[in-house]
This record gives sequence, C-alpha cells and structure tokens, in this order.
Amino acid sequence: MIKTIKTTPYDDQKMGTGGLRKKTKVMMQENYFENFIQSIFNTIGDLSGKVFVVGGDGRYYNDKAIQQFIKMAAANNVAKLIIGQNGLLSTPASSNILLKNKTDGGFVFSASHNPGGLNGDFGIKYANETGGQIPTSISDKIYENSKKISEYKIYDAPDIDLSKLGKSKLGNMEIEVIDSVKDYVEMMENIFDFEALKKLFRNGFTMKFDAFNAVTGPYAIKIFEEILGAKKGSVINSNPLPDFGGKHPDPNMTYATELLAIMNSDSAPDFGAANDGDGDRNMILGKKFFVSPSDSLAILTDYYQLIPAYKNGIYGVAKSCPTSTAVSRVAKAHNLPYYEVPTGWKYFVNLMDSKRITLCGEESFGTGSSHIREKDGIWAVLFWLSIIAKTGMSVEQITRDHWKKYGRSYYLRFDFEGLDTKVADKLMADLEEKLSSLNGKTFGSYQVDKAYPFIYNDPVDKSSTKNGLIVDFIGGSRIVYRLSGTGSSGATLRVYLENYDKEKIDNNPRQMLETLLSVAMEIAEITSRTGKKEADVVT
Ligand code: G16
Repeated sequence: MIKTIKTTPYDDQKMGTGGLRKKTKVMMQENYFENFIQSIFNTIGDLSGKVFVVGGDGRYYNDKAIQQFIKMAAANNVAKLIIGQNGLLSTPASSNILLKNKTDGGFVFSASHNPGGLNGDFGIKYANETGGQIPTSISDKIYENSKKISEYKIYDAPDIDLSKLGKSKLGNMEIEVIDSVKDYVEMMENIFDFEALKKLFRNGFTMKFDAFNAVTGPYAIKIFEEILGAKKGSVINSNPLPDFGGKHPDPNMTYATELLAIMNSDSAPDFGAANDGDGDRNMILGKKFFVSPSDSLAILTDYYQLIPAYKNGIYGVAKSCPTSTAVSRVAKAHNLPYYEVPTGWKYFVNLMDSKRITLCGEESFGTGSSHIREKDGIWAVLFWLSIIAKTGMSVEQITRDHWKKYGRSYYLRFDFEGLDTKVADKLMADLEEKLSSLNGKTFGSYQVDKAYPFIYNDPVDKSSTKNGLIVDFIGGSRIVYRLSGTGSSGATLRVYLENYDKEKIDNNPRQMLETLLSVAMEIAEITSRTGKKEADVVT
C-alpha cells in the first residue's frame, strides 16, 4: 500500500561539493532523509520508466536509508532499482553500473572520507544519467523544492532482503540485487594489462592497501589478492563496518596512520595505498615515501601510453584550480589540451562527455579518467602498479625522475577547521575585495604578480562558476584560498600553497613553504579573524 506522509521542510538541505553531507544524527531526524529524497524525485518529475542504481559505503544508517529509499522509489513510480548486494557499492562502481546499463541516475549513500557512525557523518551523492554528480543548476532546484516540501510518498511494506542476488518486485517496481564487485573488476581488466600486473606479484612485489573498514575492502581483496596474486593480508581493514572500526577513512598523511606506520618502517612493502570511505579517493606511497596527489596526476599523465586503454592517445587532461600546476607542464610536453576547473568532480564531466579530456585529478586525493564519471581510487592504484610493472622503477624513483624532468611543485594544503561560518564567509568576502590592491605588492621575497578570483566558464554548457581566490607570485609560487564544500558543520578554510622550483628538487616541502605560509596567513588575516595560529590539518 502506498502511503502519503505529511511533512514539514528543513531549510538546510543544500548540496555541497560532494552531495548532501550532514551529521548522522541530523540525517536521522524525523522525515529528514525522506524529505530530501522526495525533493529529488519531485525535481526529476515523471519517474515512470526510470531506472536508478543504488548503493552505499556501508556506514551507519546505510541499511535503514536504503530500505526507505526503495519504498519511496516504488511509491513514486520508479520502474527499476539496481542495488549492490548488502547495499554496498563504491562510488566508482556505481558510476560504472549506471553508465553500463544506461540508467537514469544513481544514488550512493556515503559521506565519503568523513567519519561514520552515530556520531559521525552521513551523506547522499546523486548522479544523473551522465554518470557524474548533478550540476549546480539541478541541485539548486532540489534545494528550492526541499524548502517547500509538504508530503512524501512511501510504500508500506516489509524490508527487502538485499543479501540475495536476483530480481524481485515491490508494487510495480523491479528490484535487481547485483554483485557489487563483478562489473567493476571487468572494467579494470579492460583498462589495464592484468597479465603484467600478475607477473609483478609473481616476482615478489609486495604491497599494503588500507580500505579503512569501508567499501573498498571487497573490491581490493578480489583484485589485488585473488586475481593479481598479492600476498594474503596485503589488504588491511578490509571488512566494511558501520563505524569503519572507529577509523577516519580519509586517505592522507593525517588519518592513514596505520598504513603510514607500515610504510615508514624498515620492513615496509614496495608499495602502499589507501582509498576513502566510498572508494573514489586514493593515496599512493612508496617505502618511506609519499606522492602528493598533484604529482600523482602529473605522473599518470606522463605515462599514459603504458596503459592499454590509453595507448592510442588521450583527448586531454584537466585539474581542479587548487591542484598544483605540475600536470600543466606534462600536458605541454605531450602537446595535450589542458583545462583548469573549479573544485568538484562534476566539473570534469562535461569535458569528458565532449571528448575534451580523458584524464583528470584533484589535490584532494582524487584521480580518474573518462572510463566513468567519478574519481576512482582502485583505478589510480592499478595505474601506479602498471607504471611500476612496465618501468621496473620504484614509487620513489618514478617520482624523483619526474621532478628531474619537469621541476618540482612543492605543495601542501593547510586546513583551518571548525570556523564560525559567518567569520569564514566574511574573511573570504573581505579578501576578495582587497585582491586587486595586492597586485605588485611585496611580502619578503615574494612579489605578487596577480591576485584574482578563480572564475570558470564551462566551454560546454556555458555556465560560469566562481570558486576560490588566487594569489600568483612572480617566479611561479601561488596561494589559493577557498572554503570547503564537504563539511557537515561549521566552515573549513583551505589554504593551498605551491612553490615551483626547477632546480632544487630534494628539499622538505614544509620548509620550502614555511615563508609562503606566513604570507598566506598575513594576507587573509587568518589569526586575527579566526583565532587560529596554525592549521588543524596539513595534507
Ligand atoms: C568531493 C568532490 C571532489 C572535491 C571534494 C572537495 O569529494 O567529489 O571532487 O575535490 O569534494 O572537497 P572540499 O570542498 O571539502 O575541498 P568527495 O570525495 O568528498 O566526494
């Protein structure tokens, strides 16, 4: 039986950079999740004939949310749902299933790299038929709808058993529970040379992959251990748990402590990697060696010809604005079209669909290609392993070789977290006001070349987006300021620093950026406005 439930709107359901992300307890408020899903359905309009992919990263409230979603979809006339077994699908796997089955959209219940559990975060990522997350023009409509919502429809029925593969029905809606891993593995086999990778492991190559007890465990066990032959135990924290076993599934130098301890020990394996909660972010490590995500994108681009799927050529490459300029030098050397977009994977989608780019990446530990319309953590790991297999070099040798060839973009991101939203907004507004007065000004040895807001004009849909403030210095250094779009409470100011050096490639990034950090603090008056003398997280 279909029930119509009367509800009252919440006024905070505006999506950020990676969908709607809230504290789990906020998401669990009465009708909160349901209001938002109904707002999406209302925005789409007629749902008859529509097919959606559904999954999540296994975090707390996933089970309840998926059951509610199924019942609401059936009540709203959706024709079919394709659901990952036990409700599990990584974000890249979901994008693949969406595109492969030419469905009308996909839902991943995940707050990505944010912690899970009752006291953690929950989130909803919504992709449309492009396979990528919806553009702002649509999320704005959903937000408007959510502010006016007065009722939602839901099927009054028992929960669906998601542990069994196969088809069933709820009302007129078909439900197909699929293997969460199978299609993804097939896609990877079609991109990379798996025989070369098997040989690498046969020859004794060792790795550790940290899945943070989130969604990538089953994917990583299947691919690295079962198919490629990495030693049993190469994948750690492989069991998806509702609270991720208390881990913060953010693959970076601050949160991947267990993996970092392994990789920094004298008995470190040859290679280390981690993915985030929903499997779209990645971190790459060598023995006692860290690869910055910006360098990773540049290196993958430089070696694209080694990968079967790309060996006949790629369209071009793109990075997000705050990502270092390293990849731009590679693009130039290979004569590849090169684009810079605002932060948010969705901005790459138009460039991929219009065949302007094949590879892209972001400083926030995301790299990917047009095989899907999301960033892809395991893909990045397989790409690195392929470079190692084909060149015979270690992670460190590959990276140092890159710096020798192109120079090095010393790069770090400083996050000032938990700021009062009003204070953070004012800091950015005032900084934008004074940007033009900075032109030509000197701060110690740094002279401002040009200071300006980053404005992106999409060549495909002609939309214009402003996100981030840039201060370029003479000599190639730069500061980018922007506010995070993925937090669940308060504001986070991100300060991205880059110092390019053609000759000096062996220095410590922190030392190389210390003076620029003081300049960045001074320009934005960070301490006097926020009370923070230093960043909370440095990645
Ligand atoms: C999301 C987007 C990414 C983006 C990131 C930025 O990542 O999908 O494209 O780089 O947010 O985060 P922030 O706005 O906090 O800097 P994810 O992995 O959280 O979905």
